[in-house]
Amino acid sequence: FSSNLDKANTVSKNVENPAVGCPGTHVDQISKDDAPTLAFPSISTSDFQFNHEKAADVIVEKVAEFSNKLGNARLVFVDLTHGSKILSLVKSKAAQKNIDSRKFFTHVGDITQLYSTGGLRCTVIANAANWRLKPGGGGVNAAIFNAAGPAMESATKERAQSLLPGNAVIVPLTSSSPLFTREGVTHVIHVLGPNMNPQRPNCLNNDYNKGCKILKEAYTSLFEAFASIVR
Ligand code: AR6
Repeated sequence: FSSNLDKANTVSKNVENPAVGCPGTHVDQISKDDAPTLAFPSISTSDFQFNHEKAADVIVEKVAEFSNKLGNARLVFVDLTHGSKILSLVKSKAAQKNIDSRKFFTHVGDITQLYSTGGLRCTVIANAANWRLKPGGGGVNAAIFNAAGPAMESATKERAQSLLPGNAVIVPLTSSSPLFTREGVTHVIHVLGPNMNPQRPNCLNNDYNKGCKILKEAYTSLFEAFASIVR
């Protein structure tokens, strides 16, 4: 894995002042809990109104496809509440498929506070973005842009002005972002999923042939982007 990630793992070991890192901490002392980890929310199933059952099938299919291609890296599916329907669906479908729980698991919590509040180290987090890659708009997008601060907004603009449905863009964070210093997050991957909400751009009007295809492309783009960071 890249020295960046090793550094981030080292960095996140120091809770008091994670940006400084721990002198004397070596890669071979890092436990399995420090494996590169991608935390991702359910793309398109809230504001974009995508069917939960169909989305859960896509998520588990794509996790099964990628979890063995990522070495010791881990994938974590996150939602805010224990009552989350999509979280329960994904959990039970992953168990049915016998997906290795060391490589994939679910977690309840705010994706912007996984380490500080949940004690879960995630080096990379995914965002369910809008096509203009703009802050705000509610949901996980607003939470991530707020938590990451202006540095992520300008780093995002440097890399892309917009996204097509099914695509992803990687944005590296630096110590100017609280997500990096507080949570140990080195990269945010913005993903644009398919939209079934008539109030939002590019509505697919319940065309689930197109919708499922685009949602699969979105998770493929996300997991390939994570793989490229981990490599
Ligand atoms: N931490 C973890 N999960 C969250 C958080 C959080 N802080 N906030 C929401 N979720 P959504 P979409 C979960 O609506 O359907 C935005 O306004 C939430 O419970 O954020 O892809 C963008 O600007 C749900 O399971 O994304 C786009 O315009 C999941 O995140 C549009 O909404 C995704 O919900 C994208 O809509």
